[in-house]
Amino acid sequence: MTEDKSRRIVFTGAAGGIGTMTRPLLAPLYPGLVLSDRVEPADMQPGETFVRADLTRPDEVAAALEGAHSVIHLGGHSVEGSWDQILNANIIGCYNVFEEARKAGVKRLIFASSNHAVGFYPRKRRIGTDVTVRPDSRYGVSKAFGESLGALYSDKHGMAVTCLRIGNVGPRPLDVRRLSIWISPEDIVQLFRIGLEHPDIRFEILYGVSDNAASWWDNSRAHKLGYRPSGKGEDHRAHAEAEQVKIGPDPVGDLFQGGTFTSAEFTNDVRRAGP
Ligand code: 15L
Repeated sequence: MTEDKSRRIVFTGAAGGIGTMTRPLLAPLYPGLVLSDRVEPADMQPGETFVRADLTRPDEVAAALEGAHSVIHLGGHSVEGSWDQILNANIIGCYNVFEEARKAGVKRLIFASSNHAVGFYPRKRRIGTDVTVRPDSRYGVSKAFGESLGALYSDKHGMAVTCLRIGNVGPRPLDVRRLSIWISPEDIVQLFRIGLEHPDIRFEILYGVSDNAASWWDNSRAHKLGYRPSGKGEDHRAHAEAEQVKIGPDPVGDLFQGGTFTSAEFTNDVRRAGP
């Protein structure tokens, strides 16, 4: 992975949770990172610049992406929300990012998809990245939409698109479900680097997950592209189990990979859901 490090990389959603955790790791690797969000991040790193943009405004997105070679698109609504919130931030906003990126001649785009695009798969099933989507929320639908946009812009315009179905990023797994889907900030930065630099990328869906013994996902494609995660969820099992006791049972959410995103607003019979 040896491409020109001086090319312009724009990071949307830079002030959010994942942006805040990863930017200190990215700054030395990619000097001159251009950050974008609705608010300026409090902790600007040396060499970073900021361009304010509301993703629902194509003109502001275009200004942020001007001259960009690559985009890390993490911006948008990061959990379930009303249809209005999801429509604006994650459907219209995501379209604006892909379309303005195309117009700006962007070569590579990393899209922050989510495990919630496939959240209705049962926990007892191991899935790859080629399964039919089974979104567990309006949020999950918006992530499946973003993956579809990625396929379109890759096939039609030759953009090298990497969709990361991210589990949960943090210093350690927060509960028992996260023992399966947790990813460390260092490991997600490895996946960003693959998306930004690997010569074979055309359109990829990869799971954003560390080396977790309890994982539900076959991430062999990521490994083939050189991903070598160092985080191990099992190292934090005692902490996750102690936290789980405080949360208590969720008769629907505990069956499915998406957890509480599946049980919220659920009116089905569990035997009919998530085949
Ligand atoms: C996500 O996609 C969310 O962005 C994050 O806040 C967590 O809820 C995560 O999924 C999860 O499933 O734990």
